[in-house]
Formats: sequence, C-alpha cells, structure tokens
Amino acid sequence: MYTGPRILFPVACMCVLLLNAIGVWCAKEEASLALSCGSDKGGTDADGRKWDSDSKYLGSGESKTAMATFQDPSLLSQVPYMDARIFSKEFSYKFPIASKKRYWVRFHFYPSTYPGLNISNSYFSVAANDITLLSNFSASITAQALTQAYLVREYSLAPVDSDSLTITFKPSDKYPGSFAFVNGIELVPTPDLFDSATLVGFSDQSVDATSANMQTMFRLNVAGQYIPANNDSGGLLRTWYDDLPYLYGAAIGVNAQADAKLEINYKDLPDYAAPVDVYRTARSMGPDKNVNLGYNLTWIFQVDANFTYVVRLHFCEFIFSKINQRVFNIYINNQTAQTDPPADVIGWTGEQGVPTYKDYTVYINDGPGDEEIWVAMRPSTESKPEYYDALLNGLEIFKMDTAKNLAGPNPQLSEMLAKAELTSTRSFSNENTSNNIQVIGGAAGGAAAIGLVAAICIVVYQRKRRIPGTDTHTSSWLPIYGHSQTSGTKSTISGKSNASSHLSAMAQGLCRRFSLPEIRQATKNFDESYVIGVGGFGKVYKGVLDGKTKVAIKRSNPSSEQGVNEFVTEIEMLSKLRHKHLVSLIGFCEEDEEMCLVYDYMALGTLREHIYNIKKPHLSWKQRLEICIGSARGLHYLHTGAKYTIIHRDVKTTNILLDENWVAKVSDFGLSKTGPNMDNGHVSTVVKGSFGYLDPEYFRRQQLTEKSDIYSFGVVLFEVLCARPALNPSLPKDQVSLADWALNNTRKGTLEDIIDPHLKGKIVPECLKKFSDTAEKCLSDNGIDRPSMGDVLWNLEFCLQLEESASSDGSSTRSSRRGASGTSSEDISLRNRPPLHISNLSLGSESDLNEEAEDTNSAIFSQIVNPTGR
Ligand SMILES: *[C@@H]1O[C@H](CO)[C@@H](O)[C@H](O)[C@H]1NC(C)=O
Ligand SMILES: *[C@@H]1O[C@H](CO)[C@@H](O)[C@H](O)[C@H]1NC(C)=O
Ligand SMILES: *[C@@H]1O[C@H](CO)[C@@H](O)[C@H](O)[C@H]1NC(C)=O
Ligand SMILES: *[C@@H]1O[C@H](CO)[C@@H](O)[C@H](O)[C@H]1NC(C)=O
Ligand SMILES: *[C@@H]1O[C@H](CO)[C@@H](O)[C@H](O)[C@H]1NC(C)=O
Ligand SMILES: *[C@@H]1O[C@H](CO)[C@@H](O)[C@H](O)[C@H]1NC(C)=O
Ligand SMILES: *[C@@H]1O[C@H](CO)[C@@H](O)[C@H](O)[C@H]1NC(C)=O
Ligand SMILES: *[C@@H]1O[C@H](CO)[C@@H](O)[C@H](O)[C@H]1NC(C)=O
Ligand SMILES: *[C@@H]1O[C@H](CO)[C@@H](O)[C@H](O)[C@H]1NC(C)=O
Ligand SMILES: CC(=O)N[C@H]1CO[C@H](CO)[C@@H](O)[C@@H]1O
Repeated sequence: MYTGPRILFPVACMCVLLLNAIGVWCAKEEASLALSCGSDKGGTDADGRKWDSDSKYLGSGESKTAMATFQDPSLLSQVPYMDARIFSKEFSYKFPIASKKRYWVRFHFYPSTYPGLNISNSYFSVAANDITLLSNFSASITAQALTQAYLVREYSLAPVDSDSLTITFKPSDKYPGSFAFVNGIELVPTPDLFDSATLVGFSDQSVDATSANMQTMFRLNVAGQYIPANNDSGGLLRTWYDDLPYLYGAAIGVNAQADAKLEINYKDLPDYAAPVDVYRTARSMGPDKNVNLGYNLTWIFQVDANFTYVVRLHFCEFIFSKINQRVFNIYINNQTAQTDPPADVIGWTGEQGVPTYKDYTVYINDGPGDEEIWVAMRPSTESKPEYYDALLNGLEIFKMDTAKNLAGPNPQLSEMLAKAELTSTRSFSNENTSNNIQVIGGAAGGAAAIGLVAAICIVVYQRKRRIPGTDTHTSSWLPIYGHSQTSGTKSTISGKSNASSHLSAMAQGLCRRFSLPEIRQATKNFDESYVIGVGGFGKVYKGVLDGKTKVAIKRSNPSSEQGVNEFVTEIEMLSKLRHKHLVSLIGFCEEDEEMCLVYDYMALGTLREHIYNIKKPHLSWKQRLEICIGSARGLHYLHTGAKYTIIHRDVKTTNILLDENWVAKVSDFGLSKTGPNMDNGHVSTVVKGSFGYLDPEYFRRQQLTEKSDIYSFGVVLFEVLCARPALNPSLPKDQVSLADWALNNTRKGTLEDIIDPHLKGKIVPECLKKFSDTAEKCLSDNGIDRPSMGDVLWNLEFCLQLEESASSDGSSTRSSRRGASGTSSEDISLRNRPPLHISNLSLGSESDLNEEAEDTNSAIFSQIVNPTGR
C-alpha cells in the first residue's frame, strides 16, 4: 500500500495540481497511526478508536509478541494494552512520515506480567531517529511511583528533512535478563505548535522552540473536566485533565463557566490551540477583593532537573469585557513571568470570548528541592484594576530537549511506597501477580485539595491496612503526567501548620480539643504496640482517655500541607455529622506540629474481617443484613442528611466498622467530596477510589455523583453475600471481578451457587431474591438506573422483614410469602411506594443531627416496612 518515498514525491506534486479527490488521498498519506503493538489484527478501544496491528512497520531486529496475563480493572479496554511487543535485543520500527512536519509520538506502556518475563527486569531506552526519548526507563518503577496501571508518554518531534522515522527500542545491558516492550504507538502529524518564548527572569531573552523536540509533561483543562482524545480540537488527539491535584494549599479559587450562549470565537488563534471546553471553563481567585489580595493562586508541578520547560497558559475572558477590569501578575518559580505589562486578557484579545495563549520558558536547575515548577497568580495592585482577580483556563507544560536528549531518571519510590510494595508482594501467593504493578494500590490524584503527594501517602496507608491475601486494588489513572514523584514529604511547610486556624469556629465548638500530653498518655507516647491500623491520614493507635474511654487516635504524618487540608476536611465534616451509623469524632489535638483525630473505638474492627479469611465465627445472615442496613443508613444520611450532598467516594467493606454491639458505622471521610455546587448533579474529578468498587460510569465520564457510592455499595452487598473479595486476581478471568461475576450469575439464575457456603440453605428465598435484586440494581451500568440510598435502605429493611417473619414463624418460605401478602416485592418497588413514606423518610434537616432523630426515623421505617411493628 505504501509506495515508498521516491514515488511518493511526484504523486504528491500531482495531487496539488489535480482534483480535490486526489487531494484527499494525499492528506490521507499524512493521516495519523494508532498501532496496537504485538497484536495481529488490532482492535477498537473504549472510545471507539481503531488501532491497527504494528506488523507493517517492523524494521530491523528481532521481536516477539506477548499477551498480559492480567487485565487491570483500570484498563478501560484491552486495546492496545493487553498485547505487547517484546524486544530482547535492539529493535527498530520504521514509519513513513511527511518531511518537514511536526509529529506527536505517543507510547503506551502496560507494565504487567507477561508469560516468561519478569517485568522488574525491564530497563530500556527509546530513541526517535537520533533523539533519546527514554533511557534506563523502567515502566514498572514509574507506574508504581505514580500508582498507575499503565503509562502514556507523549513527545512532539521537531520537523526533519526526511520521509521516514525510525524508532528504536534497546534493552539496557546493565541488567541481566533485561528486555524492552511497548503496547501501543501513536503517530499524529501536527501543525507547528511552538514558537519562541520569553525566558522567565530574563525579560530581554527568549528561547526559540520552533525546532525543539518536546515531551508533554502536563496538560490541564483548568477548572474543567477531563477531555478524552476523541474530543480534542484539530484532530490532535490530546487528552486534557483536571487541575485540582496540582493546586497548592487550601486557597484554590473558584470555578467559572462561560454562559451557554456565549460563543468562543477563535479569531486569529488556530482551532488546534485547545478545544472549546478548555476555554469555556476557568479558575479565578474569587469574589472577595480582600481575600484575593491575601493569597497567590498557585499550582505546583514536579519535573526533571536540568531541562528547559515551556509553560503554556491558555486564557479566555468570558466574564468581563473591558480593559483594566481584571489585571494580574503571573509568576513562575517565584520570578515574574508576566508583569510588564501585567496580564489583562481583554487587553490581549480585544473582546470577550476570544481565546489566546502565552508561552513562557523556564530552566530548572539541579538543586535539592528544585525539581518543581510553581505557577502563581495574583492581582496586579499597581495597575489599579476594577476587580482584584486573576484567571486561567488551561495549562500545558512541555520539556525541551537538551542536546537531543529528553530522558530523565526513573522516579524514586518513596520509602513508604517501597514498604507497601513489599507487603503486597508478600501477601500474594500467586506468582503471576506477585510483583505486578496492579497490586500497587493508589488513590493518587483526584480529591479536591489533596495533592498527588498526599494521595500517595494515603495509598500506602490504605494498603498497609489490608489484610494479607485480600486484594483491594486501588490505583489512579493519570496517564501522561510527569514521572516525578520523588518524595512524599516535599511540600513541608514547617511552622505554618496551625490547623486550628484553618478550622471554622463551628467545628472547633463541636468537638473537644485535647492536649498533646493527654494524647501521649492515652497511647503510652505513641507506643508501636498500640497501633491498630494505618488509615488515610496516618497511623491509628488505640488508647484510653480519662482513664476509661476507649478511643482510636489517628495521628497524622505531620509533614505535608496536604495533610493539614485533609485534617481540616475531616474535622469539618465529621464534627458536623453526627449519626448513629457514622464513626463519630470525639475531638482533635493540634500542638507542636502533631495533628491527631480522636474517634470512638470500634471494638469489632472492619466488616471485612468478619466475612472472609477469618478464624472468627461466621456471621449469620440476619446479622449481615443488619450490618448492611446500618451502613446504608449511614450513607443515606451522608447523601441527604447534611446541608450538602456528601459523596463518600470510597465505600468498601474495610470502611465499614463495627462497634462492640455490632452496630455498623461508616468511616473514612478524609477523601469525601461535598457538592455545594452540584448544579449539574455531579462533581467532576479525576478518578479515585478502590478497584473492584469503582463505578464504571465514573471511570468513563470522570464525573462523581452519589450514584458512584451506590455502585460501590452494590459490590459490598455481593461481598457480604458471597464472602469473597471484590477483586481476586487469582481466580479465572471471568471471576476476578465480583461485580461482573455476581451479575453474570444473577442473570443466569445461578447466584445460589456462588453465595457463601455458610449461608447456603439458610436464607429465605424471597429475601435472597430481594437482596440480590437490590444489589443488581445498584450495579446498573448507568447511574441514572441505580436506586437512591433511601431506596436501597428501604429494600434491605424489607429483606430483613421477609427473613424475620419467616424465621419467627419457624416455618417454610410458603408462610412467609403469605405473611408478606399485600406487600409483594413489586408493591414495594420504588415508584409504587406511598408518598407518605418519602416525606417521612427525609433526613434532610440539620436538626436531625442527633441520634434520637435518627432512631425516630428508623422506627418509622420499620413501621412502614413491617405493619405489625417489631
Ligand atoms: C502463571 O503464568 C504461567 C505462564 O503463563 C501459567 O502457565 C500459569 O498457569 C500461571 N499461574 C497461575 C497461578 O495463574
Ligand atoms: C523479578 O526480578 C526481581 C528483581 O530482579 C526479583 O526481586 C524478583 O524476585 C523476580 N520475580 C520473580 C517472580 O522472579
Ligand atoms: C465528547 O464529545 C461528544 C460528542 O460531541 C460528547 O457527546 C461527549 O459528551 C464529549 N465528552 C466529554 C467527556 O466531553
Ligand atoms: C544536572 O547537571 C549537573 C551538572 O552538569 C549534574 O551534575 C547533575 O547530575 C545533573 N542532574 C541530573 C538529574 O541529571
Ligand atoms: C517559591 O517561594 C516559596 C515561598 O515563598 C517557596 O516555598 C518555594 O520553594 C519557592 N519555589 C521555588 C521553585 O523556588
Ligand atoms: C505571591 O508570590 C510572589 C512571587 O513568588 C511573592 O513575592 C508573594 O510574596 C506571594 N504572595 C503571597 C501572599 O504569598
Ligand atoms: C537505572 O534506573 C534505576 C532505577 O531508577 C537506578 O537505580 C539505576 O541507577 C539507573 N541506572 C543507570 C545506569 O542510570
Ligand atoms: C494556632 O492558632 C491559635 C489561634 O489562632 C493559637 O491560639 C495557637 O496557639 C496556635 N497554635 C500554634 C501551635 O501555633
Ligand atoms: C457469564 O459466564 C459464562 C461462563 O461462566 C460466560 O460464557 C459468559 O460470557 C458470561 N456472560 C457475561 C455477560 O459475562
Ligand atoms: C407514619 C408517620 O409517622 N406518618 C407521619 C408522616 O409525616 C406526617 C407529617 O409530616 C405526619 O402527620 C404523619 O403522622
């Protein structure tokens, strides 16, 4: 098909002269390539994009193909990740390209287990013609450090005077058994994307980037949502992410969105600069002048030292329309990038709705703590604008090559992460998953005001808390993002972390403030033998306060600002939420940089400890139902009981705790999201949560709604019924995910075959049916089809009633059917329910904060479900 370079040229000439139709053919010669490496037919990915086999482009050297033995749940589709091409010696691909044209090259790596290979041994270099893109690269280490299952690396290759591109993979000769691999390659012709840009700190100097080779480090739709490759502008197939994980500190400004009627008019800007969605959303500092004058709106990015970076800032003013209304200074690494004149978007573009971008270059030295790019904005007081505010719509950071090299070092696993990795390795007996990346948990990335660094700490803690042999796979999903997670303690702000000053007066008034000596005394000076777990925030100690009250004390890792944020989030949230089925916060301690949260002690531990891998007696079905009902109440309260909808985000059996009376309490709100502005009914965010429990819709659309919690709760229900982990990679493929496996069996009518053997024959069939119907609805693919937590609760109550009436009769299911006559399960279905129930069910007012109110409600509940009372 490809006719070769020499023939191509005249054909190309003719095309220009000939008909349009042939012109189209010419353009096709430049069309982009998407190759699924090692696959013989290619395939279609989750976005509907077609990937071809790479077999037509194999150049010199030997290679073999392999298929990963495990599909990580974060892989949205098998293509292009499950197939790989493996190189044990130097190997080249050869691609036809248009001469003098800039190209994106994207590599997709899935460092998983491939038969007969140990992925930890894979170190390799990648070169494009004579440019080194990666060297001594370990996809496995990088993915672990970023807590991603797979990696995407994107490069922009400068135009060359040649019509072929050679991409060479070379395994390192420093490691025995080393090999190289790749899962996907994309080649996309692009316009000239770069120009010259001023060097920050030297306003008279600029750096010419027209002929530089670049690596994309970050690409963010500021205050907007994830934009998939298919929705990029100009056909450049770029992916844009949310900026929240990179914001510094608690002052993160406000999101603004352009009026739907306002049209974005690109004017002189080419449409490939960025998609409309980037320009329609922006982050500004906020409405309050005095607040805005007191802080800098700041983003922080980890990068490799010894390189020059192009920082591209995208702007589009859609609120104001006159010059000198919103004027601000831009700083990069504490140096003025744009002050003279300061940034005035209308001044640049002339009118509202017209986008533009500005490029700045900055050199990053190699000194301790230097491997960061800070982008900060604050109002320009000198120009006396009408409003003291700043604005940013989008941001990209590119690394420029130095002497034809773009490769940086592998990130270092933080000590904690390395330890967690060890634990997880030990806990897996299955050799095929033993040093597999997907066992590295990770909730990196997503939560508001929680940076990547903090999130990684959380991951580690959560993992360490895992019971060996089980497998909560959490992982984040931030492809492309820079490989720069070096340490978990970088953003220390010593001396500044006075958390109480971050706390609202209300929160301080609602819970007790302990002194550090009190806490030290309660925990024998944080004695290691008092550690009962490691949570989202730090180690958890048991302790005894006032000589009698048993408490659990979470002690923070005092080293990060993110820690402070989370601390504050948790106190603010928990102190206002009081509910019988939420773990209650007794108080906190904040002194000498120690931050502790003090909770009720949950004597019986996590729900999971009582379901499988246990030595304890097995819970009866009724006990399990009651625990499910209790947790559903807690979640229902979170969703509807407070002023704002609170989305838990990490519902799972280890976050449901049991007190000494078997009362279930939902815990771990450090990562919860509130949605005061859930106008569209969702919060847009980077995916986080625990694998096995993650809502597939949340994955697809990166929009969080309370229905994501419903999905996770559905998994919890099946976990309780089937007594197996949400994910168990040691099982055959179709059984790995409990959600899929249980749904499959429910639909086939074989659910009874997979329930906990200890429950077999002990559940009233109607109850089992109701329970599994409820769980199945929770797992509906689309959030809109899932019931609300109130509905779930109602159905579970009904199950319990079915179970109880049958067992109190001590008779067969036939009598229970009679007992429930008149309220067959269909009558209870959501739509047919009496309206009375709904109004009396509401937990919506803040006066419901105390347990009495909750109990009243539960009494009403039971009354309606069970007309005879109980
Ligand atoms: C591990 O992988 C090998 C090679 O693919 C396979 O033969 C073996 O059955 C796998 N073992 C397990 C426990 O999955
Ligand atoms: C893989 O290689 C690493 C490092 O070389 C080694 O520690 C590990 O035990 C190997 N794993 C297997 C399953 O051979
Ligand atoms: C992508 O574009 C399609 C079609 O325009 C639209 O329906 C979809 O919502 C977009 N997706 C995102 C995440 O913006
Ligand atoms: C950066 O350059 C300096 C001086 O050439 C060198 O000593 C240092 O090792 C380099 N750092 C990195 C991370 O490559
Ligand atoms: C910028 O200044 C802040 C304090 O003002 C400091 O913590 C930070 O390290 C500086 N950043 C860089 C890259 O120099
Ligand atoms: C904002 O950043 C600039 C430049 O780094 C710094 O001089 C200024 O002190 C910062 N202002 C605040 C309030 O942190
Ligand atoms: C290659 O990377 C590993 C892991 O980051 C590092 O320990 C090693 O020193 C590197 N080797 C070379 C030759 O740079
Ligand atoms: C924190 O701030 C509060 C009030 O602003 C003050 O009373 C307290 O002493 C401060 N604590 C520390 C450790 O600085
Ligand atoms: C259900 O499982 C059977 C075999 O266990 C498999 O053939 C079938 O494809 C599965 N169906 C779905 C929808 O996953
Ligand atoms: C069963 C029950 O408690 N019903 C109450 C529902 O709420 C209305 C008013 O809000 C009361 O009048 C009902 O008694």
